[in-house]
Amino acid sequence: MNAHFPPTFLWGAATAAAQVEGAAHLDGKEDSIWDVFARTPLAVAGGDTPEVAADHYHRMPQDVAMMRDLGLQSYRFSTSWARVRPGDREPNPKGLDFYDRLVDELLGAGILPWLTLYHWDLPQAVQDLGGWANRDTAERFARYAEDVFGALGDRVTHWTTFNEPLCSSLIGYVGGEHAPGLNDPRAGLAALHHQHLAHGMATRRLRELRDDLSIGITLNLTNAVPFDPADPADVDAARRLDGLWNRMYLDPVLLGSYPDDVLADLAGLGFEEVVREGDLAVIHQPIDFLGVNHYHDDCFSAHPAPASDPVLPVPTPKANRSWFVGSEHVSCPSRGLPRTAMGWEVNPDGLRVLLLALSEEYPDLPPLYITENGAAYDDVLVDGAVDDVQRWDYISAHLDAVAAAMAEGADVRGYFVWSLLDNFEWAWGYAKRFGIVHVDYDTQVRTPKLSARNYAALIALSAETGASSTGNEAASDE
Ligand code: GBH
Repeated sequence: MNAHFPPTFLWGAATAAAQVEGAAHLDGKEDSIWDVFARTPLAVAGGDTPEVAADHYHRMPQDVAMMRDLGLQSYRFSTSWARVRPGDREPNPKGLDFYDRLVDELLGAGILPWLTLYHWDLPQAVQDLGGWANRDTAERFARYAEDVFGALGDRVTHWTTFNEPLCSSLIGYVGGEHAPGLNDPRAGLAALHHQHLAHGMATRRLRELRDDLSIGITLNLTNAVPFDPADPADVDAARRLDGLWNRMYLDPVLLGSYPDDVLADLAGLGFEEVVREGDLAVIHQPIDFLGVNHYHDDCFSAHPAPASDPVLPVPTPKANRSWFVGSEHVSCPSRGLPRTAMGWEVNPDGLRVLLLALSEEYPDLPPLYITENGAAYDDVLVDGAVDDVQRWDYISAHLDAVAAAMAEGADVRGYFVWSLLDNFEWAWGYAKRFGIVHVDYDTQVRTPKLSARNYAALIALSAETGASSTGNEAASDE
């Protein structure tokens, strides 16, 4: 299969602070909720913690040199609030200095810094005040955004407020799989709204500070399909999850309203009580791009999944609760598609359909960037090499889907593979590897996998000719 991308298409790779940095208690950094959660029995597989991770905090210059060697045009990273403002007290110059050096290193290598302010690692001190369930956290977030801007705003032009607020609200406060590990639907819904508010407040603040920034938000979106399109109950299940998963995030940010049908699904759960007059106007700020994270598309049913369905892997016993607030009866039956090591069904065409649906349903949609896409597979390191053919097949099939959507009119401007490095995969700890670069956690040695070499070849070709093939050309002789 061949896919064509314009020469201006931005090629990058992504990570997140808590997943790669390590140095969790160094140079003034204090606990984030993920540090605390990981120390809780049975919260993270293998008892793994973000304490050392991929040691990127110490290996950052070498990691940036490796990005340059791969030809990456942009690096999507996040700043750690608990490093920048430990304990939610004063800004920490040593913490800010790390990001200052990272940005200089990237710019020196000709790599565009793509900064995310919140990738799930709330300072524990803010959690102790109620975390995202507390409305004041939104104001604290805007203040933290100003701190980061103060250190980097002269050089960083691309700012993302939140990564996947669905995960840091519903999966953390209701599903229990993510920090803070609660099972409290009301708190989860309050967290959802307060993160939106924080997005709006920080976006406003950043624009006041500098008017030529590119500011956006990254959402994880799914193409929600009914298991049996002829069964009205399954059609309703898909509507409910499209609402809870996609529209509860897209609509307030892009349209300035919450979807009525989802508000009805959530009746009695206290959601509307946390939304104050004027909030939606604050949330509804113009944004310059929408980041789309996509791993799997999902099929929903109102009936229990058949007993013959494969049992999906769960990281820990804690992670077994549904975060489908108000729609707990909805199931995700198997369609018999191939699955990654996460148990997620692979259906690249779902990404094409999703990108086109977005373009159709939101008339003033800003340009789209795929800010995460990638897969975990059980890699094997043999003679210093990882031939992760499955991962490259996954990536190239999804790139073909992106190109197909673009050919049909979707305005997609770039793609970031998740992830640059193997890293701390949240509740899975180090048991799942998403990197295009292998990390040996004993020695911290980095080994670019086949997927990294192919991705580098693709970027080089695309930058030269503006047309690229996603086939295995770089690997065919190896
Ligand atoms: C992203 O989130 C994160 O941004 C990144 O940090 C992470 O490392 C990467 O993906 C890989 O996991 O409850 O069974 O319906 C993950 C996106 C969206 C995947 C919600 C799990 C729920 C599955 N997640 N999805 S289920």
